[in-house]
Amino acid sequence: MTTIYKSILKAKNSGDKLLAILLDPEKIKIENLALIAAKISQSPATHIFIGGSSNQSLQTDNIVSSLKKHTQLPLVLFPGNPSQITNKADAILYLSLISGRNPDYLIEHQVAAVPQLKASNLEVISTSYIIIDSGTETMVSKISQTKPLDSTNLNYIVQTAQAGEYLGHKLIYLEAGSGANKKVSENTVNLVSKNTTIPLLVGGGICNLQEIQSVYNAGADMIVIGTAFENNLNFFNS
Ligand code: 1GP
Repeated sequence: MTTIYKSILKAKNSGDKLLAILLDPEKIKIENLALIAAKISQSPATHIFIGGSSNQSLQTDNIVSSLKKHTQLPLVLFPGNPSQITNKADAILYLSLISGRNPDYLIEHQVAAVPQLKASNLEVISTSYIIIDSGTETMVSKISQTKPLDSTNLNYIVQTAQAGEYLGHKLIYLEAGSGANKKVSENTVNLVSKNTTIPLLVGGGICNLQEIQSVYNAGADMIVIGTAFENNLNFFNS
């Protein structure tokens, strides 16, 4: 089953821009899910990502099951750790944190997750996860104990993304960190998009509609919005 990845590729090839809304199970109350799903259905979202940085397996499971009742959009796990894997979702970004040098986040967690993935119907989408320095320490850097890439060293950022593509990953995700003060620059997005061929996701600190448009224009195929929607469910209508 590679339906979701195929649709992402198809969108990239036809220039259709994609939008994922990221929901953090830790911050969501089940009783609010119907409203959240209704707001998502009124937005341009094409995907819902589910993930956070804490160990909340039961919560993730409940949120995904409940969301399924309210939306037809693909539900994609974006796990901070293997405890967030639930077979109730449609797919999982199988992330390797290739900006960092911590073997746990490069391969160990991925190996540990295999039995659970094998026992599920999840579509597994291997993803190069690349954190770009946004000036403040991100939760991912803190938890993974890795340094982000220097945002001014564009050659190295591009080279890292190209390494991910050579490794056979299916997606590249440029991440500034949830709630970052500074998103990944348009220049960085543009260079990475021009020098790689797989779909490019960009997220972290994107907080208004103009920024979404400029990151698309720079070459992102999919944008991930978490905090801005979490803070204002009418974000896309404002
Ligand atoms: C975080 O890229 C996502 O992993 C979304 O970031 O919460 O800043 O939108 P925001």
